[in-house]
Amino acid sequence: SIFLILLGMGLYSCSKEKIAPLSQENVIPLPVSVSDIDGNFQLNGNTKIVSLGDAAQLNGVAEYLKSSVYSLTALNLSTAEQEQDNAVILELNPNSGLEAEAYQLTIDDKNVRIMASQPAGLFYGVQSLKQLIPAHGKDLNGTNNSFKISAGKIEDKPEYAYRGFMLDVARHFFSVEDVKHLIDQIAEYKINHLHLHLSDDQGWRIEIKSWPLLTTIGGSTQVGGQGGGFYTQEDYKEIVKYAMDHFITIVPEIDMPGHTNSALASYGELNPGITVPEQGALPYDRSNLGVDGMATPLYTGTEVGFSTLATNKEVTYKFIEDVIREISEITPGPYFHIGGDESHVTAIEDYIPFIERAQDIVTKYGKKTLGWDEVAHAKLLPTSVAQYWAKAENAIMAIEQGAQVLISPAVKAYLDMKYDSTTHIGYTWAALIELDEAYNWDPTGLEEQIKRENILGVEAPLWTETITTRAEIEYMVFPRLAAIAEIAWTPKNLRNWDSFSKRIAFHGQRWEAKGINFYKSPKVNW
Ligand code: TNX
Repeated sequence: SIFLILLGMGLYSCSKEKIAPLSQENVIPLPVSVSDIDGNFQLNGNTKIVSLGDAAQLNGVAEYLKSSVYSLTALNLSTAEQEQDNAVILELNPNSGLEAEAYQLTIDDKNVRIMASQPAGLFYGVQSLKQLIPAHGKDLNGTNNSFKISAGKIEDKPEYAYRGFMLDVARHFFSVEDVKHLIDQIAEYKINHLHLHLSDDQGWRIEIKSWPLLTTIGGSTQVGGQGGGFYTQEDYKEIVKYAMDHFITIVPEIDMPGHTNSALASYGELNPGITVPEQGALPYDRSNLGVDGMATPLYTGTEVGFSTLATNKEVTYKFIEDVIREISEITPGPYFHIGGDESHVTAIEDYIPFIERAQDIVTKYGKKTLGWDEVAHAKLLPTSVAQYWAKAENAIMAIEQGAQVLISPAVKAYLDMKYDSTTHIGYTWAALIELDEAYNWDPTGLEEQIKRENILGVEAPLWTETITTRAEIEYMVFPRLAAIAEIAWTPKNLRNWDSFSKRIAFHGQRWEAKGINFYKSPKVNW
């Protein structure tokens, strides 16, 4: 019958389908080594997921694999206990000799096998595997589909331990759902730190139980005046947990002593008596603005560098200690970010002891201090990390003190910079950053004195003065974050713009299929 003929044609075209060898696939970040083997694995409705090793550590990754395969292919894979043919095998082997985040992915006619010594490595192996499944163009209604994956072997591990993305939720607030959605996307590029910029002049975004007005007043607005909002501590814990399930560590930032107007508007006793620029919104009666000890007006403009905590008052240190303690208690990751940037109205002789005291408090609550590069003016602990965004001389000062640096040069890594002069959102103060500009640099090539061993990793920040929606976030982040992720993961000598620009086109199709907004750079043949 016609039905059988059509079925036959379907099977024929399926088996004839040409697929690229593994080494020609579009994996981003590019793996360290890929070798080809003849043949291919057919992922189909009978493929099983087999976990070998400590179940408690494996279950999360196996679940993630199952749901990822389902959303890519509509195949609902079941799990099995025993090694067998037609299985994706997740093998957690602490004695494999593989480094912390490393993995091996082997594909042959019978099996896909991912081996790692830790769950993070398995998760990264799964990320690479997801990118090898040729899902689009298929009619996913048919669960009889099968998906060919070229045989071969990938051996992979990250160049840098810290691969970060920062989201400014202070200038504009973004919901827990928005953050989770972003976590889903950035995890695919093996990003392992999410830095949340939780406070700034325009808003305080995390509940502090001992200082409740920070959120009820300080969190009540944002740039432009509409909206605002904050995370309760329960919300924050939910983000931390969701991130952890995606092998992402949350790095909380409370910016101090500058960038603190939202705190000064909440508690006048923290205010040394400074003047707030004109745009201040005034929902409360604040008749003594800018007077020492009186609360300032809320601020909804976009200027920087006008606010400071009163560094000479003891109450300020009580305040920062309460804040650092409460947040540290609900933060499992090792870092607390104290900001420290653009404190233009704090005298340097006040700034230095303030940063040193903040660093001591962070240490007291069991965390390591991260700060923007200006913190290198203070005496840093060797465990502290300076985030190089503007001044190489600050980064070098940090290194001379034995601290490491996190590389986020505004001219290359700032995701709030416009792609070109026509980009409808974003800033231009540091640079215009086209996709090739975001890709073609290396952390070790910036300054002679910033050497490989001084570098903890790379982070791409997204400031949100001009960014108000999830779609706008996505537009600025993608595809550039994929470029930064490859800089952080793939050794310099393996990276190459021509190769990246071809591979990224495939990711554009994936983003399109998932409804992720992204910038169609003219440098790429999408
Ligand atoms: C500089 S980067 C800032 C931020 C702004 C950003 C806008 C840094 C440490 N400080 O406060 O949002 O420029 O691009």
